[in-house]
Amino acid sequence: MKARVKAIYRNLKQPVDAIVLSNSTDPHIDMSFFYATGLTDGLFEGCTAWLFPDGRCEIVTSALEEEAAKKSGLLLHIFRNRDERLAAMKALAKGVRRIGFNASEITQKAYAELVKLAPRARMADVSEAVMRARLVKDDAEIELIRTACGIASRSLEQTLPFIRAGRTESEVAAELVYAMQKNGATGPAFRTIVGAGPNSAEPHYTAGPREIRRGDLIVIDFGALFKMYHSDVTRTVVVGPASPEQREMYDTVRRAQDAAMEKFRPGVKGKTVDAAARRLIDATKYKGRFIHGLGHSIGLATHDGGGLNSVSDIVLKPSMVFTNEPGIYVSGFGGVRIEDDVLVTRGGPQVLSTASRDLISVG
Ligand SMILES: [Mn+2]
Repeated sequence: MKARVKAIYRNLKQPVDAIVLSNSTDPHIDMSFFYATGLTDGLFEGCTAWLFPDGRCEIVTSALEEEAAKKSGLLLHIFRNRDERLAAMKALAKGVRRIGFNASEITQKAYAELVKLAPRARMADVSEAVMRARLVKDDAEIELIRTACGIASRSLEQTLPFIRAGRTESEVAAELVYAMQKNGATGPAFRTIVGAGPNSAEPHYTAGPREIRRGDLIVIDFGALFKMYHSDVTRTVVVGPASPEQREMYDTVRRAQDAAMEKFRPGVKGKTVDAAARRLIDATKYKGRFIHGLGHSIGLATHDGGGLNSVSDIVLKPSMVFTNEPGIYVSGFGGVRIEDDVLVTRGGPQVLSTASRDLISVG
């Protein structure tokens, strides 16, 4: 994982002598800890990763996580209690004049503790460098995301026959999550969204007791977690034959997604990718109904750093992975969203999520 540590250092604006990635109690876990150490399981509450400019990484780990930590092959400092943890950290901080920390993830409590351990060191927020490094995936990360995408795509296809009038949104969500885990997922990447009928017009609805009815549009937004890497896919299906209005909404979103897809190339700015889809939708009667950004980076988190939206200055680079997820939402009627996970390559966009993008009629 030397290359990942060096990638963080390469992205720094001002030099530091050490970077500390600090976990508190779940859910206050910095996924950058897993990026830097290469570990893909364990929880590592209260543990820290210490990164040095030569690419070295050492882990201060609880005895509880020792077996998991060994898989990293990195130097371990094992603690059994708070005093041993602080002593190990103090030893690592010795002689370090400038300490980098990830302000996006460290808790105020852990930060205060760190300052106390090294009272003479200057503290520097390196969150920007950590984020920039994580945006560009290495081959191992791409393979894990590809697997997570494959599991999600296959699981949706297996779940489609289950979806019909009379089932509840919750039942569909449960069936999909069950399929993902049976297909090898570590778990769901996030709370599964199954929004039927008017609920489909609410982008971040989850899933509830509503019974699916004939004529409903159903937005299904879901993802598989595979060894800590996320996929994030959305498909919209219709129960029974689609009405002309539903078909028009769907085709508009699909054309918007295609227009954006063309822009997933190295050197293009995030806002340019977003604009391609937005311009298309805003030129139709659905103007103003695309009410969120086009997409976001995925990786160790579902929202892994940079967003693709109307103000995004991110410049796309090879080996970045983003979602491409335009949508149209009409209150009281329903919504359509189509979301795929896209790997940026020199040769153009590579779509990692393989489920069919056609409007599927179920039930
Ligand atoms: Mn998404």
